[in-house]
Amino acid sequence: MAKSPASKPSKAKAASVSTDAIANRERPATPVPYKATKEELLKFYRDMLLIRRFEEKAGQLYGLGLIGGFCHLYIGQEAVAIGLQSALTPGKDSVITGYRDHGHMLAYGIDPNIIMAELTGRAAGISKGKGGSMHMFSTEHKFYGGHGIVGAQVSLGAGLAFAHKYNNDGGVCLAYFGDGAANQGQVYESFNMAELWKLPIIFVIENNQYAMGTSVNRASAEDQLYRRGESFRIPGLQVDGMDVLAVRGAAEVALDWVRSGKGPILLEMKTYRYRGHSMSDPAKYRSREEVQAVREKSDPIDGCKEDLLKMGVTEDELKVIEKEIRNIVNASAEFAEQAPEPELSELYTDVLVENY
Ligand SMILES: Cc1ncc(C[n+]2csc(CCOP(=O)(O)OP(=O)(O)O)c2C)c(N)n1
Ligand SMILES: [Mg+2]
Repeated sequence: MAKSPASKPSKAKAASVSTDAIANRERPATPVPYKATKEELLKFYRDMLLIRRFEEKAGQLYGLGLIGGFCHLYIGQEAVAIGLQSALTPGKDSVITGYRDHGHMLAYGIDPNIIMAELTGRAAGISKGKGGSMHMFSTEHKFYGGHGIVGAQVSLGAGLAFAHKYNNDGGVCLAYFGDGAANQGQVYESFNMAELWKLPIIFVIENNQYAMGTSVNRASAEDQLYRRGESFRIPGLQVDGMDVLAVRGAAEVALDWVRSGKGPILLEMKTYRYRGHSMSDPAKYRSREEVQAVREKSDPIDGCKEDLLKMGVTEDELKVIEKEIRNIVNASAEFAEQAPEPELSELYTDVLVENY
């Protein structure tokens, strides 16, 4: 069909303007793996191992009936929380996540005893034993949960970032969400506001390949999730989330970007969960071989161990760390089994009855 001469120039002009604008847009630097000292790498190893052993113990306590309700384990994804949060300042930068939250709390240096006690519903738990696995919170550390509503933490995270900017406190918010949550509508409303107001927030998609029993390819039209911010002008980076040094390297780039006032950035962490979605998931949607293949090829803790051995750390030194971690985790389980349950009167506290 013949085009009217009048429509041609304006169409061509509009196209060239937007192409140039995209081409000229500033992009974050390409991340490189973090060059850790031996001491730093030992700490990453230790911290990832703490999450792994803590989660294994939580799984056991759940099996024994000592933990009730839901319980979502983070095993396999340890490098994400450690790589990112090792670059943050607890108490200054805020962190928010979904219900798979134990690892993020440990990564922020929160006492394993009070996390485990929350899992067993004891008064000494971080939410006084009334939140459980999915609802842990520590304003002191600026750890804002622990949320059961898929995607809600993204909007709340944008609010936390707004508060950082409004109060000019120099903090950055790290908002984690899953590949499934990435399809939630409120995520995109939050992206829009965050970029519009140049909020200091790092959006982190923990792409562990599954949302409950649904694989990312079955649920996502655009499965390259790091591109999900593009239409809001939020740059995205795809990162090997099974490699703690790659994750920390990406954290450095993301923090530079956000701290220099350029607004939000999106990190897609390619990772994998070894256990079922929650403790009650028999994981029939994937084969054991699939899980085994990831464990053998890209386990974050084994990978870190190999790097340490190459740096000259000995197997014996690593065994000492392993033992120390087992002791910490066993002590947390003992504490969580013996600590008293909340008083009955606690049923009536921390309940909103006033008008706000
Ligand atoms: C708004 C809302 N819809 C549905 C659910 C049920 N649900 C709980 S977890 C989940 C899957 C989320 O998967 P993903 O975001 O990939 O996180 P992952 O569990 O893999 O960490 C769903 C659908 C929910 N809790 N909230
Ligand atoms: Mg997922």
